[in-house]
Amino acid sequence: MINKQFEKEAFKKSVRDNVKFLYRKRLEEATQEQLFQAVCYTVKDVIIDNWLESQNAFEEQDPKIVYYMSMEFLMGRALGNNLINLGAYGEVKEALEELGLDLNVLEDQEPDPALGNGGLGRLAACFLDSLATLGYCAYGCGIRYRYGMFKQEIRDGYQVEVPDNWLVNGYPFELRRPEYAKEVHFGGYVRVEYDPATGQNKFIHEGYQAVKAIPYDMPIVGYKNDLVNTLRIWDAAAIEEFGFDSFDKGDYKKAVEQENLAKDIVNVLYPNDNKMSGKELRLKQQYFFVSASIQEAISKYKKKHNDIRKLHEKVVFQMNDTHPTMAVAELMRILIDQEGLGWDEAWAVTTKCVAYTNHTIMSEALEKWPIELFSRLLPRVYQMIEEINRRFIIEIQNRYPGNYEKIKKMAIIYDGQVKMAHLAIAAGFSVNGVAKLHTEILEKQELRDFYEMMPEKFNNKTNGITQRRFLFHGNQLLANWVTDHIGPDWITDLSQMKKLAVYADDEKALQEFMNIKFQNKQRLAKYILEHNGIEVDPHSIFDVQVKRLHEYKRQLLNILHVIYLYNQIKTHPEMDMYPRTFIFGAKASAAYARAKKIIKLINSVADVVNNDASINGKIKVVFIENYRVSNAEMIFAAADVSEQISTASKEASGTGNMKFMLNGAPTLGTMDGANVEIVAEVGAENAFIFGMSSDQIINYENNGGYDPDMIYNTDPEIRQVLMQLINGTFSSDTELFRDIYDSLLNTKNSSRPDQYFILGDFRSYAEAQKKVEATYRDEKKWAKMALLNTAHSGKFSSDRTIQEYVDDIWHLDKVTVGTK
Ligand code: NBG
Repeated sequence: MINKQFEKEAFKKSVRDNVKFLYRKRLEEATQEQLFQAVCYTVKDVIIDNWLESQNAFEEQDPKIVYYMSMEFLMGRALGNNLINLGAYGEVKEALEELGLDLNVLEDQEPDPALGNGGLGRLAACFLDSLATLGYCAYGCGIRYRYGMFKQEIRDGYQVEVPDNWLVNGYPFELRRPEYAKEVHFGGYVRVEYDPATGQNKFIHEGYQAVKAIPYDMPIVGYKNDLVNTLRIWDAAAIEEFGFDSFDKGDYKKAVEQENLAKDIVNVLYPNDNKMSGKELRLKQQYFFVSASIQEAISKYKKKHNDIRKLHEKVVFQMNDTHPTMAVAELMRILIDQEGLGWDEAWAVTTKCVAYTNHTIMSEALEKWPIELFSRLLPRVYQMIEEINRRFIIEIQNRYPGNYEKIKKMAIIYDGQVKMAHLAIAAGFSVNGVAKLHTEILEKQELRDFYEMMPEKFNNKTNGITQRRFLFHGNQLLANWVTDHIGPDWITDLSQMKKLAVYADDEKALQEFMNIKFQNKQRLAKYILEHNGIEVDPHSIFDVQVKRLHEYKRQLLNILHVIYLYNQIKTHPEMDMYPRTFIFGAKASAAYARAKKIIKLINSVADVVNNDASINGKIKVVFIENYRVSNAEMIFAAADVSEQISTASKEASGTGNMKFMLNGAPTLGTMDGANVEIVAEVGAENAFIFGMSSDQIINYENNGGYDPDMIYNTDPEIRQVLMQLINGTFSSDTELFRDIYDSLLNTKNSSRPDQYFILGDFRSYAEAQKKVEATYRDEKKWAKMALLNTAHSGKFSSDRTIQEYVDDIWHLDKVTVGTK
């Protein structure tokens, strides 16, 4: 159904009117940015009607609600996605054309709301899309960072971080809701007071600093079902406006402090992926959004229900990694101090309301907070955790009498630190990993003690992605082709894709499929020429690795292999090599020196290789600046090869791997994360798998025996590549890449030589790359493989993932809005 306002004439009038109201201009005078805003307001108008309708439906049907608590929501641009989910993309595009406007150009005006780092934040965004589309009532709860993920500029080959002021022109889709503001308290002390009426002690938190949390709502539009959910992100403000009141009262200092505290809390997203940042401000951010969100959930519940002991019947909090784990203690605090429940009653409610998702086994990501910091910043919340810990230790003792090792390994508070994962597992009724292999490693290795004590809590939920953004919007050519062949049901049921498999031997279909890939490669080539000034040949193999820069993801393996190929061509100029474009995109955390060095190395190799006329353009290396959701959509569509080459056991799932697959790019990867399941779906013959298994890696890690120096000393080609890092081949400064060189070998400077087994997997990777080339030369074989990847991507929809969360963990009720 097309909403009336999307009828062309009404839509065009509304855009003209908005330009007039907002900017006092005629359409012809407005800038593209102003036109973008005007179009958004027209679209928002429609969305708001559905949003109101959805609220009514929620009121009437009173469904159970999931609160998805996440420090990060990597939403990407909203305009195009909203139009797609409203079912109006085509109509709006046409209407705009009649006004002489280009929807794509307008979409490009939108800043990416980049309130996340990588996979974890993007997963949260895909989940919201699926929740709304499947008809469930859900709130995303997070922080409205003033500055999102930094913009990456590459200067002289180095990453430079530039602030991302995404709100500078105002964000048209958000709605400020000051009437739902909440207070959050930091610092102070807890006074104990005997209450003769109850004969109990009361705990009174005093002397704190207060901050006001003000919610901003963003609409989450379900696909053609009129349902609109809410992403509620919190802004912070001082309680008393900085002004005469406190100035007169002589409280000038306090007023300034409150103002600064508020500003600081929401100022910036920590740019770490898979790494814990033990900063006080980070802890404040966590408590800030958790407290505000839980207060909101409880007050919403109490509007309709009077027995707080039944909260779990209507409310579930999903903790996206340990970042929101304070939810456990905050809920206990509110239930006890404000709702008057006893400990056991409060615990019974809490442990039925909170569930935890683990997203990594990387030890540097494990959140631990010093007791001193925690108890000073959140004294009452800390008391809750102490008591939870005391009781949990008793449980451990009862279960394993006399086994002090268990206590040491499992206690929530130990060694002067609060361990957030332990708290999340002790309190959560569900603990899930994000891919089959990852969950197995959690159970057998990382969380083994917890699994043995409470196996019933553990379960797997393999990640997924939304096909509405990553195919329908990002790759419209292929989306239309798919619809022409199997109808449109795939848009909400990705398992339909398997119907494409019958075209795997149909020459015409294969040709069309590859022709679409070619057009997408041309589009990306144009982008690369415009942004990098590098000309790349769309006939070459587009071999792509885009993701955060992290040593475990092994961009270094990829670029070392490029150097190796370059050496091969130089020594055998007659060698027949199929032209290849190696495309990288990655942000490194601002403080991660080695990761930033690897970016510099990639760019230095690019400089040498791209400018060496003697290799006849057989290899090109491109580093795409400022990799983010909006350019990712275009990159996935254009990829031939999907590089998923993490050290086995380290990548919990990966979700980029699924986006490539959906767009018809076979995986070149290790048996890690969700790659394992991708191979199971598509068949090993339609992927390029290499490298050590997770068992082998874990075995080396536990028992030693891995010797990169041996490889260096016995494999001259590998040795040559490493030598080139320090002999001036890629930089006149021979010390520039010394640290990278050292990290791979047993030198005096390295503590864990080649921790990520790059040399150990090198040969096997090079072999797999050879196979990629040989296969690509066989056009038909490649086309079939590519098509079968799309055809077997059905499992990896976030719709499937969300339905599993609903069935096994959340138990939500379906909602219908209007007649839908
Ligand atoms: C990341 C993992 C990815 C995974 C995403 C989403 C963290 C802590 N973990 O492999 O590294 O796909 O989470 O689950 O960012």
